[in-house]
Amino acid sequence: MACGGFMSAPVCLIENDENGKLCVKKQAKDILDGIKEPVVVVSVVGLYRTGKSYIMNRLAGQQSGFALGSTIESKTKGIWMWCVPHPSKKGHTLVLLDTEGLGDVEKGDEKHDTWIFCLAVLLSSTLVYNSSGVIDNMALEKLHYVTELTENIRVKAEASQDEDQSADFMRVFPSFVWAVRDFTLELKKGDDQITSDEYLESALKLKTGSSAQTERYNLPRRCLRHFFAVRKCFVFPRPASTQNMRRMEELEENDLDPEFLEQAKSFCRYIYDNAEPKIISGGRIITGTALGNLAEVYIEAIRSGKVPCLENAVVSLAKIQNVRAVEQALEFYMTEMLSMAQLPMDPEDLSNIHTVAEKKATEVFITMSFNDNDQIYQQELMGKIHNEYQDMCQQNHEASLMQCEEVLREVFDTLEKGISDGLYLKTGGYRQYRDMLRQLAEEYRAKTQSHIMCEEVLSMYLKAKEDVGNMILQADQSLSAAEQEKEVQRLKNEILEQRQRGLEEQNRLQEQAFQDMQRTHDEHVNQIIHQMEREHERMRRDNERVLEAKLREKETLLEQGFQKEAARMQSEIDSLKTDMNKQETSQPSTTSKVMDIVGTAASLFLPGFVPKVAGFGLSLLSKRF
Ligand SMILES: Nc1nc2c(ncn2[C@@H]2O[C@H](COP(=O)(O)OP(=O)(O)O)[C@@H](O)[C@H]2O)c(=O)[nH]1
Ligand SMILES: [Mg+2]
Repeated sequence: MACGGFMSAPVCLIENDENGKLCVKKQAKDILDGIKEPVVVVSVVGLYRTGKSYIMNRLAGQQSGFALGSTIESKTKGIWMWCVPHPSKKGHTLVLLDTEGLGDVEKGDEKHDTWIFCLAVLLSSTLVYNSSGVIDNMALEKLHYVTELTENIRVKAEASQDEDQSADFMRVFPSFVWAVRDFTLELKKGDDQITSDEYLESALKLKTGSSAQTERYNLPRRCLRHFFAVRKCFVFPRPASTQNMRRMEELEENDLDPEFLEQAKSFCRYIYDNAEPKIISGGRIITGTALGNLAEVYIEAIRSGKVPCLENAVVSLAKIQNVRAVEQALEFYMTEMLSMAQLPMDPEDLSNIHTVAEKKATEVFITMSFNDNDQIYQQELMGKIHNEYQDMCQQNHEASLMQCEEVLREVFDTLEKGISDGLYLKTGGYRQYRDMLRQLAEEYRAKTQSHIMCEEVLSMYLKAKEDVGNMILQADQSLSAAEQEKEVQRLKNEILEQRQRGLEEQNRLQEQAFQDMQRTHDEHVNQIIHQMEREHERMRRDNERVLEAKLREKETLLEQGFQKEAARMQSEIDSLKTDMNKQETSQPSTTSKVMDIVGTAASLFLPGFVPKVAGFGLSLLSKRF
């Protein structure tokens, strides 16, 4: 049904399981898992049977989809989800979340409604509150769920239970749209025409005074103003006659009231143009995959009787995402290496392939991972890539070794035959043997010179032939004792010289390995620093967005004469500014911390890396000759 985020019909995302506890449905989770692009999440809440599902279908650009209830009982249970390609933001998926109606007496479980409301807030980037009639005190009282958010959602993990965290809500909450259905009033204030937004703002105006009654009146208004930085209102007239409305799914566009149609269109346009991609603390945009994980993290908290906490959720989410990021980056690295490397090959070429593959893999990691504080996961990736590369180097050694051995066997075949036939055990045989050995060694070198194990293999061969050489020498009557002695020494020297060549060969490999590590280290540091700069920039923009909203709110409060409220807003502004300053000044020290951490990680690998590669060939060789 779903492919790459496209769904022909909505599915249930969250519902009650057989024990009456909320759970995330696997089918929906799987769909979200497959969405690797950013998501714009629009959720709708409000009393049951107020046309929520209908308006969501319009957002999906469909006549039907979310089930409509034409009877008094509400159709939608839990939270339903429909992912469609975003109509105007390329590379984004529009995720529509339709919630079950609040206040359905049949259900008789108030807490359930509260959680559905909270989840709609927590999961969306735009929250549509849908109500019928007018925005009056009653409508606002029905929105008491907003006032309960402070008890049911925590932003920070460490703040004490009774600490007021509502100041942080604005930073993490969605933008807010109030959709007023069956609106019959004229948008006028006195004689003046007003916009629907002004209508909403005037309904949210606070009352002066501090009586309990005023407090009660102000509470939902204050919550809306303080929690939701961006507020918008649309008023819709009745869409059609009562008779027609029972079969709204079947109605053609021109059966609908033109004014309703116009409002519906401008509502959809506003959502398409203005609803932002879903972000989490720190201003990071999340993908469908992360949204699914986020839903699970919140549901898990609610199931275990805890208050969902945004900060904890981000930590859990980061863990899930980072584990995946390591897996996928490593997979990418391996695929790249296996497709590019043809063993045996020049270690320098292999190293170049490794460098490119590792750079790309780190990019894969960086785009997927987040909040990898202290670079724990990046270090894990570094270690894993390092091990894979080391394996690859070993395989390269072995492949080279095998090829050199094969060439060696071929080239020295005549000599071996001669030895076993006793061809050289005669007067003048030694010189013959020695010349043959030299000539074949040159031939062997000519054939294997590009191979890393070439000198090493030859060195081991010469060493293994030392006794045979001496035997031939002893048997050669044409040489005087002194000459023989000289030859024994020369043979020894030759073996030593060859051994030296083998060692030099291995040293070059060690040097290569060292350079690889250095490159890897530099690459990681570079990428982390870039990533941190991006993260920092995102955080700064996020803070500025909130700061702007708070300043605006403070101005409005002042204009309307609410000094005390304005002062409270000012103190929120001040503390936000302090936070922003702290973040600004902590940047350089974090950078040097990164260098330290990655540096330590690299030096941990380095000593293990060099001997292992260099020692490998020798241990194998010693078993062979
Ligand atoms: N009065 C009125 N009814 C509507 C409107 N939009 C849809 N309906 C009808 O109201 C009933 C409930 O709609 P539905 O979207 O299922 O409401 P929900 O329970 O809030 O999701 C259906 O028969 C719809 O056709 C509207 O704007 N005004
Ligand atoms: Mg519905």
